[in-house]
Amino acid sequence: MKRALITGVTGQDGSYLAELLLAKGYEVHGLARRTSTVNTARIAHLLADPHEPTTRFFLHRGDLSDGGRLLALLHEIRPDEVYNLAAESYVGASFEEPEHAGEAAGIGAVRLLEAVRRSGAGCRYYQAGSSEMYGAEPPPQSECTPLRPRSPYGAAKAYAHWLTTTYRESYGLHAVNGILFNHESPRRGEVFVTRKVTRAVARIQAGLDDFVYLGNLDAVRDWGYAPEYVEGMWRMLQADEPEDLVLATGESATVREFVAAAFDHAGLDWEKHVRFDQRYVRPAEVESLVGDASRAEERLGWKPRVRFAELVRIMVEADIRALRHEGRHWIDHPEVDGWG
Ligand code: G4F
Repeated sequence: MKRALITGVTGQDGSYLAELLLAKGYEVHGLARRTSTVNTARIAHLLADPHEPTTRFFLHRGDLSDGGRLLALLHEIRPDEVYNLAAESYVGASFEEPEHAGEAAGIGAVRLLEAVRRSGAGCRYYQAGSSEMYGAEPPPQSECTPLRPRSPYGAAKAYAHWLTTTYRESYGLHAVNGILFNHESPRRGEVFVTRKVTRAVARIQAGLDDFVYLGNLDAVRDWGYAPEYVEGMWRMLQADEPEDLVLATGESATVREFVAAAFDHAGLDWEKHVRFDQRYVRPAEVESLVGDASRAEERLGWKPRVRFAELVRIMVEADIRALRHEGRHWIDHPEVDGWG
C-alpha cells in the first residue's frame, strides 16, 4: 500500500486529493494546523478512528513553521509521496501580511524539502506552484514563460518553485512543480471571487442579502474544476521523470463574465446586486492569466473536461442547495479558511 503525506489537507485541494488517493488505495496522512476553532469541515467525512485496523486516513497536527516536526513526521510516516499544498493562498491577504505569506508559501516549502532530503525517505515531492507566479507576463502562459510575480504571495511561490528545482538538480530529489491556474469548486474558500459570488447569488436569491461588494471586474482568469486538477497533481508524481507542468483549461473569462453568468443562472440581473468596494482592489493586479496546458496533455494525458459554463453551474447550484438544505453555509468561518 502506498503512503502519501498531504500538507494543507484541510483546504479545497487537500480534501479532494485525500479523497482521490484513498480511492486509489493509498494510506493518506494529512498535516493540519492546530487551531482553537474547528478547521476540518472539508475532511470531516474522511475522519475515522485511528485505532481501527481498516483506517487509512490519519490527521497530524502541525504546520510548515517547524522543521523538526516535519522531519519527525517523515521518519514516522515514511511516505512514498509528499504533496505540499499548504499556504495562505488568498493573494489579497498577502499584501496585508507579506511576511506571513513568505513564511508559509516560501520558507515553509524549504523546511519541507529539507526535511524530505534529511529523512532519506526517498519519496517523491509535489510542490503546489501557482499561475500567480507569472504575474505581469502576458498570456498564454506555459512552462516556458518567465516568472514575474506581482504579489507577496506570487513572489513566495516563485521562491518555493526555484527551491524545488534546486533540490531536484542538487540532490536528485524526484521533485516537481505543478503550476496550476485558478481552480474552483463548491469547496472553494469564501474569500476567493468565484465562491464569494456564487454564495452571494444563493443568498440574494433567498432574500437574505441584497448586494455583494467586489473589486476589479476586468481581471481575466482561466478557471478550472479543482477535482480534475488534483488528478493532475497525482499524475505528475507518477511520471518516470520529474517535470514541471502547467495545468489550465486555456479558456479565459473576466471576473465580470463570471459574475454575469452566475447571477444569470439564478435568474438574477447582476447589475442590480453588485457594488464596487475599493478595499478589494489590490495594490498591484495580475491582469490576465490564461494557461497553455498542452505539455501536460502530451506527457500525462491530462485534459480538463469541466469548462467555464459548467463550473459556474456546479458552484451556483451547490450554494443554492447548501442554503436550502442546511439553512447555513457548510464552512462557517471564511476568515479562518484561507487555504486553497
Ligand atoms: O479569486 P481570487 O482571489 O484569485 P487569484 O487572486 O487569481 O488567486 C487564486 O488563483 C491563483 C492561481 O492563479 C492561486 F495561486 C491563488 O492561491 C488563488 O487560488 O481573485 C481573482 C480575481 C483577481 O483579479 C481579483 O482582483 O478577482 C478579482 N476580484 C475582484 N473582486 C476579487 C474581488 N477577488 C476577491 N478575492 N474578492 C473580490 O471581492
